Amino acid sequence: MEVGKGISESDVSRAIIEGFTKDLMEYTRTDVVIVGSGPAGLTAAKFIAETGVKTLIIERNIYAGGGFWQGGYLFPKTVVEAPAQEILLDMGIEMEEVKPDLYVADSFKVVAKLLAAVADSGAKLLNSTYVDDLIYKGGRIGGVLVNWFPITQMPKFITCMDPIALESKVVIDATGHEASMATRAAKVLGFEIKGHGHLNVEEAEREVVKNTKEIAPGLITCGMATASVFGTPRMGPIFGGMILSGRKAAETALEILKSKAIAQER
Ligand code: 48H
Repeated sequence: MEVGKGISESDVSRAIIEGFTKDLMEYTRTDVVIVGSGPAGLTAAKFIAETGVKTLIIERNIYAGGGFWQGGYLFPKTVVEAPAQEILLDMGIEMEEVKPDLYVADSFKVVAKLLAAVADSGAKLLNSTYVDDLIYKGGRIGGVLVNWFPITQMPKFITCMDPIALESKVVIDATGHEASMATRAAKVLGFEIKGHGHLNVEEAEREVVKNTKEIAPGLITCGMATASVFGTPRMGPIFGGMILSGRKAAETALEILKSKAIAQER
């Protein structure tokens, strides 16, 4: 077989354009949108999508993984504490125990296997896409407004590049330190975003999981965004809290969807 024989340039273009447009059309309305593909957002996506719930992850970067590609000081080692290692072990990620209940692994292996698990779960990733704002109607968050990320890098005087809207029943803010979805909601709904505090691993990890919840109707925060919203300490380069927070956000989203479905049946 002669490689490339009979394939025209426009065949390649059509495959890309048709494939992407079909996907985008399908996800104009979805069950859950997760903004941000760091450890918290990816973990949430896996646990939601594997139950069959339609899940879209939106990431402004070309690549997924957020801050999970490196540990501290750009050293690519991922540290997690118990019981988060159990979630990673279930995805086939082997970790070395450095002391009781503290584990380390190569970051690229952790991210590669987490991404594979997310892909297998059926979640969809829309990358190079910036979430600009939230839909708010009927007293609930009802989706997001998106634009190509490069548009956001253009001179500010170009204001005519309107975003498009994607509807969803639940939005999860997994945007890390910025907590940008919660910040938008806070402005409109009139609550306060405190900004995270100084470093304290034990307190930070405990609080980030505890405070992962629905902060406005239809909006959940997880991961570092939660610490920013509630003003709890930062944890530095340890990721157990991010993973456990992602799983709790998934459980919370599934509960909301269940209660919405019950309410609609009535
Ligand atoms: C589309 C967006 C937008 C937007 C942001 O920073 P992340 O890795 O977030 P978490 O919470 O999963 O993990 C935090 C962790 O990486 C970390 O920084 C820790 C533990 N720090 C501790 C400390 O003490 O500092 O990922 C967030 C992702 C990124 O990929 C962003 O590009 C993306 O969200 N993002 N995507 N639209 N508006 N805002």
